[in-house]
Amino acid sequence: MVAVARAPRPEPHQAADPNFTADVLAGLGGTPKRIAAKYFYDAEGSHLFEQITRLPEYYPTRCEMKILREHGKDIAKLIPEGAALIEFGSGSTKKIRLLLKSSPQLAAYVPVDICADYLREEVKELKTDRPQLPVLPVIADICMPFDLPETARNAPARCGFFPGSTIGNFEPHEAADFLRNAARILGEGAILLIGYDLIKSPDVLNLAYNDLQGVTAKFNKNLLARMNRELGANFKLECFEHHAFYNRERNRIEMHLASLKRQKVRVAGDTVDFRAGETIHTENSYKYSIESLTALASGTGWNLISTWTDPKKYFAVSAFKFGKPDKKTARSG
Ligand code: AVI
Repeated sequence: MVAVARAPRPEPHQAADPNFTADVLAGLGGTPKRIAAKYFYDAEGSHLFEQITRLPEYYPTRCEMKILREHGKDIAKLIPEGAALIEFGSGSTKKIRLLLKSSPQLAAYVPVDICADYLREEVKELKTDRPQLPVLPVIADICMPFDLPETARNAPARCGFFPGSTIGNFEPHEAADFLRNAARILGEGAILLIGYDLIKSPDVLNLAYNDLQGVTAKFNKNLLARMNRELGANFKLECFEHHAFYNRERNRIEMHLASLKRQKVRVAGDTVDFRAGETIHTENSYKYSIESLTALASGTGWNLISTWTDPKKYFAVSAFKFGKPDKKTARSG
């Protein structure tokens, strides 16, 4: 056994994920500057996102919950007896609970997430809800191949669940890669339920990402605070501004952090120069029509079965089947 002397940590900041350091330095060294949206979600960022989902301007979570509440029985009819339900990137348990409530035929639930802490909490909560249902968490990156637990592999059918418009945070080519990966994991004949944000009036979209209480601005700026905490950076949060706007050509909300002046910032031992007005591009949130998502999915072998929307048609949940299209034509409701 090798004895390791524990030296006092010299840095005043928390230990950083090595990928975070490398990705931040590469992203801030490029033109335009960018940082991947996945880095929003440290403990503070996840907490702020929870607050966003309750804001009056941020309709997606409420609309999706309404769809799952009102059409849960119809959605559940597509899930075969004895199927395993695989949730990609499980976050809060609110949505899955609605689906589990209307699907007593499920034989197992497999939440997949890169964050072990989330999964632990989720398992605890669901155990009290459905004590008989096997909950089989998998710690994995949902964009990479991973193995399902044996019970799910051997189940007579598999159904994927990808809620929350997370698909909108992928570039379209990444969304296609995700769909191909999900097909490999779930297999021929599987069902996939996707929740996604629909194209709508730019006013509604712009407001949803520019809330009056400034929670989305705080969520965006938490990325700077996270770099200060974990990379020993010295970003002055008041010297950056939250910018979010709808890009009509690309059907996406873009979020940026704009430098309010010319400044130099230390990040992980490097110096990063900002021009006045220069931005860090922190997120894209793509909006789809039912047709454009159907086209994207069918290009990867997933064929539309049915779609449900809220009354205002702000949000949609579509069910797809992998493999040869059914004779019956797809319905929309
Ligand atoms: C998680 N994701 C679907 C959210 C969205 O709407 O793109 C993240 C978010 N960004 C700002 N507000 C919410």
